[in-house]
Amino acid sequence: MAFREDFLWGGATAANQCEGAYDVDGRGLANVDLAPVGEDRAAVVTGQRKMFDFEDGYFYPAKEAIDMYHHYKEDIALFAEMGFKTYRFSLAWSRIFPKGDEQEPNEKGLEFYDNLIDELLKYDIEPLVTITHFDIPMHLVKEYGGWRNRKVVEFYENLCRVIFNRYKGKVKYWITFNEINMLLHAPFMGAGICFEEGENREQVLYQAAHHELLASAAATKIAHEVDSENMVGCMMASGVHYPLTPKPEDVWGAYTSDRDNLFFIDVQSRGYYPNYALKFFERNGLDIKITEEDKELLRENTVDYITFSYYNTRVGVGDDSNEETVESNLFQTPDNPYLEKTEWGWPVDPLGFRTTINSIYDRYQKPLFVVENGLGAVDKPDDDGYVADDYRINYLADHIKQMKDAVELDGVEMLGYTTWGCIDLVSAGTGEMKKRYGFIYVDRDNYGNGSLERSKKKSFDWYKQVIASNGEDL
Ligand code: P53
Repeated sequence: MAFREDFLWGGATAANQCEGAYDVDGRGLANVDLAPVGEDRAAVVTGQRKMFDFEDGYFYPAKEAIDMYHHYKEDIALFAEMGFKTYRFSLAWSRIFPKGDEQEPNEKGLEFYDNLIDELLKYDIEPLVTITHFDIPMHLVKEYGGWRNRKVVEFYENLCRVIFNRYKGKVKYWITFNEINMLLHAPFMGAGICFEEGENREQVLYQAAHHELLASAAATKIAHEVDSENMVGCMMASGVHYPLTPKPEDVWGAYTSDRDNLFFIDVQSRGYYPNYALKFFERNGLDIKITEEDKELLRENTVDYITFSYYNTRVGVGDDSNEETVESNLFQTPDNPYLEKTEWGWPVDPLGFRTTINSIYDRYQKPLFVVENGLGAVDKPDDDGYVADDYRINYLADHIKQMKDAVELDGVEMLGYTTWGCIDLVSAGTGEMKKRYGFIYVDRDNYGNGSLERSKKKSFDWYKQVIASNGEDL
């Protein structure tokens, strides 16, 4: 058998994309609540367009999302029916600390997660908890400037202390920051950052990156102090860069583009800033404040395992290239003509998954956990409301086969695999509902119409069989 017996099969979601109930039980406003569906979303999440309050004329999908806040029992029962061994979800920071800088947490917010976790444990589903998935309380954005401010590290530590103690013995697997490298591409979503006129963006971004890296190390330290059983992981939006051509400049371009992503994991996994990053700071006149104590904290608190999302590979080019780029999930990259594209223009590259898995394992030699993979597609229910999503089954089967090769033929140590959006939810990139990833269909459209009723797609039974056979029966 390729996969270990205790391989953690499951699905993944994020609070702001599924919970809804944005103002219920004392929850505070968060950055992600303010990302509307439609053409201005990109400007908001990248921090170009300041949207610090709800504005007329926009629809904000996170407000109600798929209302998992009130449907979690029903949804978890369906996950259990598929045989999930794990469920990855994130905590909404502003449920627990509505403003972010309080001394005491909001008991009502915590109760929701108490119940959710107990419901999972009832079915022997291992919780896999992302501490922050693109969210930060708006109060911390408005008053402190988000992660650009070092004080936010302390607030994050408070959050960690509360949850590690509260869920001791119940939650073992933690992820500190979802897709930490997205901070460079979508700073408002990744770090609550909006730019001021004329400021040096790289200076702001890398200082914020340092703060998140510090917070991640601090979280790892606290987690291990509270319970030595805790496993703390980092998380990267992955996908290796292929050189556009064998031209050495393109090969170098691809190599350095990979480093933009790996930089974060290098620090979290090895415990120090790689020389190429320090040289980059120096060459660009960036003055990143990193103290001796910071270095020690980073060095002594590296992660236990490495998680990542994989949707596609990317293409890298030399600086001299005039190649046109296409927008592929917030990464600007030239087109790869060898790959088919999804309805949203994302390349589909199963073999690239094996390459990516191996490149990460070769570099770090720590257990890996694939925590996102999947196909965003338009689903058309038939007259009976049934979705025959063979395209999704094919996509997932092709990717799981490659992951299997990585384990069986290459010997990669793999802890588990969670598909993205195991139940349809709001898209992070576009804010749409119609970009669906789930095994479970949710009746809701881009503008909030629909009954919110849940139903099983064809892929539901397929994934159940994949799990039951431990990945043998694809
Ligand atoms: P969507 C792109 C943009 C934003 C987040 O993406 C992304 C990506 C892909 O790299 O990363 C993850 O919903 C993210 C999830 C997100 C998922 O990709 O734009 O962790 O929150 O939903 C899929 O189709």
